[in-house]
Amino acid sequence: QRIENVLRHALMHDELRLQYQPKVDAKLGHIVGAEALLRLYVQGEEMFTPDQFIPVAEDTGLIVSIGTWALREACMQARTWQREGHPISISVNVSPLQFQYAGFYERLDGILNETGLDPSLLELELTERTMMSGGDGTIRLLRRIRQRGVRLSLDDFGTGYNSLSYLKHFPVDALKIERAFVRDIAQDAETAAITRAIIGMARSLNKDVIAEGVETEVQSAFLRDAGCSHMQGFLFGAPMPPEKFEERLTING
Ligand code: G
Ligand code: G
Ligand code: MN
Ligand code: NA
Repeated sequence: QRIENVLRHALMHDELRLQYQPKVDAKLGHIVGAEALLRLYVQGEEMFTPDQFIPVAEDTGLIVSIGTWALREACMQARTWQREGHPISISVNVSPLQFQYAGFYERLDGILNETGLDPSLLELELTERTMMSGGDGTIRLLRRIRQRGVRLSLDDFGTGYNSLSYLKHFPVDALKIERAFVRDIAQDAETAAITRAIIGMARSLNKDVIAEGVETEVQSAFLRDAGCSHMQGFLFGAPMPPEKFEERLTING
């Protein structure tokens, strides 16, 4: 109830912000993209984490407006960076309710037209849960989005029920290996073997593989050798405000 009111207030009074986490090329180490992550500020203070407010936003339906805001904001930011000579890609998380909501494609198309962002610089991150929420039309919708030139990634791969068969079933460009896998690869031989197999198979299907939550050089070296194409994690940078991210871009070369 309290969070719901705070969210409504935030939407009307411009208190939502996006932070950006670097996505780096696994071989070369430089920034090639950013994941946009929502933050909620109340009088300048961050009062609730996304893990607290996103479920509330989903339950109340507010995620449709909030998600649309985030998508537009991220596209405008990416367009600005592109104009400034940094054509990095931007990844935006999409919630189940937002995705299944009638008119998702039209909104997306509208935002691309409005912002003038090259669609190939936009990537939508969908979890298996999101893809399952779309009903019969899901595959068609995914294809349509891809035909518009937007990239799709399967987020949090490794959780829930998702399995390698999804990679064949859903037309996605990339999969993101969830943090829990990455955390255990250096300690647990089974996790290491499974992760290596996932990366190998995804690469043979021509998908990019992004490892999330990379915190150590040991993890990074393992993942690079296993064939990961991209990495995200505190080793390369935590989510940061756009001004900070811009500083990183200017020294990125
Ligand atoms: O930002 P943080 O690292 O704490 O993210 C926590 C969770 O909140 C992530 O799993 C992410 O999927 C989700 N999240 C962050 N920003 C957004 C957003 O803009 N839309 C949706 N749907 N989820 C988001
Ligand atoms: O589910 P999703 O991947 O969209 O959420 C990303 C979340 O993971 C964000 O909350 C972000 O702050 C967090 N995160 C990003 N990199 C790391 C990391 O290296 N370690 C840990 N523990 N969390 C991370
Ligand atoms: Mn994500
Ligand atoms: Na994720």
